[in-house]
Amino acid sequence: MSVRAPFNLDVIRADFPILRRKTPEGRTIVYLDNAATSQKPESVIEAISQYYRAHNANVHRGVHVLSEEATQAYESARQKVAQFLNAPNERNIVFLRGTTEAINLLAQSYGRPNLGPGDEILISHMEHHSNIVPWQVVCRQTGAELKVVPIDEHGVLDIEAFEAMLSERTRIFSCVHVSNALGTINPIKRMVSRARSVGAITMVDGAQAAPHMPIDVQDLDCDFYAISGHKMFGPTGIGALYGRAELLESMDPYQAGGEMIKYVSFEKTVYNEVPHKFEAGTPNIAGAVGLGAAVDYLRSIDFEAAMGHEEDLLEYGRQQLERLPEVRLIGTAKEKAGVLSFWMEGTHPHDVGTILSHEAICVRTGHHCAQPVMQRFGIPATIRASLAFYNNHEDLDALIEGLKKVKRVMLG
Ligand code: C6P
Repeated sequence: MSVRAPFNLDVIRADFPILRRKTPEGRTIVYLDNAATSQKPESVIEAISQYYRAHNANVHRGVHVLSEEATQAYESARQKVAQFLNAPNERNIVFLRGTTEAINLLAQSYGRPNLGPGDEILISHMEHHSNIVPWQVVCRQTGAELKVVPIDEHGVLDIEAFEAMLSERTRIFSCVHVSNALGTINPIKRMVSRARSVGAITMVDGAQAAPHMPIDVQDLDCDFYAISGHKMFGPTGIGALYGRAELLESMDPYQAGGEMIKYVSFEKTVYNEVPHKFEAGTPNIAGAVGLGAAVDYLRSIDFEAAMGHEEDLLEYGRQQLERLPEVRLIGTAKEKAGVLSFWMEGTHPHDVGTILSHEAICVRTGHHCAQPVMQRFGIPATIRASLAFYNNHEDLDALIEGLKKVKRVMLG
């Protein structure tokens, strides 16, 4: 059993070198854009650097010492990700660029050959574009229809509508676990179970859940679960798709080329075993190593305490924002993680973001690649402060002070 250090915010913050960075004007960065990408602890940066310094080679190819070490590092990262998601086996884990690529893989390798006219794909109104557009593409290719579960004024999924929309025509249910634009945590286990009961294949977009809560794919009982390394303190360009073994076995490859084959001739090609069948070409080896180090980091801290700290921050931020009369919170579900999205009356989010940036406060402004959410709330964009466990109350105080400055500059 690994020993977890008690949650000490100063110690945690010291693990992330960028949090000590100053702007050219000498201000310390206040990083509240964690849903876009999180910062990286020293151990992740060091693991990537050490990989390139000491072990760099291509994987699964050479018999030389470096290639064996690189292969070992890459495959051991797969084991770590499998443990992190509580997958039954590392063969259930496909390394990809991230959640976007994972959903595209599923749409093309499962959806395209298995769907036809009369079939339905069910998603929700709070999806990121990467869980909408790949399905629209596959609908055009197959004649299947995309159905969308509505959300209410708090940004909560309408479960009654979900139940009513499920039928034997529902072939795929693909839903976000935690919304990036609203922060809503969906009752995904219950929904997966209901979708499976009508015979649908279930896919969970876990991009925003993995940094905020423990994930157990066996408990969720979903068929597929996608994560992005860069949102969970690992590097960009690497992520993973968990897949149920028999489904992965039954699916054709998404891309073809080297690495994903056992035997090639001009007459006949035999594909490699799962998961390598889905990893064509030289993979992002250093990225996988970094993701493995991020998983190690998450397992080394008291994650439960980190979650408690984040909940405190979220509640504190909510209360502070509600004191500003111009602010309208977008996404007021009871079950939320990590996100404070809001509209500020009399301003445009991009102007707010620019003024906050002058104060060294990093937030994201825009539609957050979830334009249907903006359409639902009748606004073009929001200002989004998104949290990680290394944030502190001072970060939120700085945000509130920044917004007061916005008021003075823009609203007089
Ligand atoms: N959301 C945000 O600022 P990729 O880019 O493949 O790592 O992840 C895509 C993705 C999928 N689902 C959800 C719920 C997400 O939040 C994201 C990425 C970022 O909200 C960048 S747009």
